[in-house]
Amino acid sequence: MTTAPRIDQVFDFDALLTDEERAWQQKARAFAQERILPVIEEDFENKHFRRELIPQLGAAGFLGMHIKGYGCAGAGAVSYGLVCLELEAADSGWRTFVSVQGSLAMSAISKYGSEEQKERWLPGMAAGELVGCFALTEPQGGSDPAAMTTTARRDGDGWVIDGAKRWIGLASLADVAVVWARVPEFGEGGKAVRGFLVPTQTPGFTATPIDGKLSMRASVQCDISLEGVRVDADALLPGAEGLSGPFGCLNEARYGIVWGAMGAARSCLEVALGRSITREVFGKPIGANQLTQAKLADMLLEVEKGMLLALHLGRLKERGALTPAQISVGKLNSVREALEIAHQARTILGGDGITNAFPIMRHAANLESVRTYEGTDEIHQLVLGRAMTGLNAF
Ligand code: TGC
Repeated sequence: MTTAPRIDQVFDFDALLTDEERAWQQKARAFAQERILPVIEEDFENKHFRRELIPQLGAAGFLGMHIKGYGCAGAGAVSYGLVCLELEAADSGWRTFVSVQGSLAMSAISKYGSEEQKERWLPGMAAGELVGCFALTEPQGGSDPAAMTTTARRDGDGWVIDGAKRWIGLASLADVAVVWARVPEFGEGGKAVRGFLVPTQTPGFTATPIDGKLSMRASVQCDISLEGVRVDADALLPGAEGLSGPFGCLNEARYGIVWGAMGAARSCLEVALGRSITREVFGKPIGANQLTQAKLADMLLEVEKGMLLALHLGRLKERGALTPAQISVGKLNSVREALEIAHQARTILGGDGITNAFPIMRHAANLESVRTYEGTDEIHQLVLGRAMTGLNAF
């Protein structure tokens, strides 16, 4: 496999970062290069999730790294974004792991949990000794959580949960599931949705990995069945009322994707650039052809613009000013452009681009999942359409 040159960023992106942010980025890049890249093609091929990396991610400080206290690093939003970018430059599956654990499961506990819940779960999750999952999406369609059919009803001094969830990352490995369920006694509609911390050993909780995936093969997504799952009263997250609870966590995860997808894009561009210099057709490197240079230039343009957008959103987030509509701009743009870059990079590699000697097709396949979860392109277009027109088209 060709060693690709690094892309020197036209805007001198590094100069826009603090020393601390650069240090987080370097740590994540080293982690990806040493522990993920040497094994990822094999793991993708064999549908293998390398669980032993979880405590190593914890030791590096990457899990729930934006949370303050409880063993978490308390890092800034841009530092977290850069870690997402470097992990996804290796494979979307590993950025997804960090997102599900940190941005979704740990964020839910950190934002909405009681002090006891935080003490019980967060330190172990930050260390990678405990794994969490986030059970929101249901089999009938993930875009409309308001149509949720999973219910929780009071039973003595506890709750009984019944229902089904689908596409739940890590569920079969998880120690705790953040389960979102409708509580009929709180009324109709989205306001009745509440979150519960369900230890996955609880009788009636079953998680089954979904097989047959041609994307994100080195990570685990599951169906969950909840049949009469009884939890104590203190399983309820006291700070979450209604759909704004899970949406608040999706904001965190979507923000990480804005950066992460640009990592996959950068990887594709680096490979295409390296190949364009070494692969000769018609007696010269294909990179000496105007059409190839035009493709490379367009790819670079979108990586640079995507990085600047991610940084802008990160700075807004650090000031507490980031809005859901702004996150939709970033998620929609980053993933859409990353996919286009992967497809263009593939053309530069010719037939070799479809083999696993290069990461292009793996990134492209992974990005199809990333395009779909945490709000499809269409959902983010509709969020932006509503923000502009004031008219709800859902
Ligand atoms: P809407 O009426 O707009 O809002 C209901 C309540 O939620 C609030 N809200 C938000 N709060 C915080 N952040 C956001 N981004 C929010 N968006 C809405 C809103 O203010 C309202 O609060 P309140 O207090 O007034 O009740 O709700 P809607 O039904 O009209 O929303 C429509 C839409 C399409 C935007 C929403 O349904 C949506 O975002 N759909 C996409 C859901 C999605 O991304 N699903 C995929 C989740 S990924 C997953 O589950 C797997 S995780 C990865 C893994 O496990 O591997």
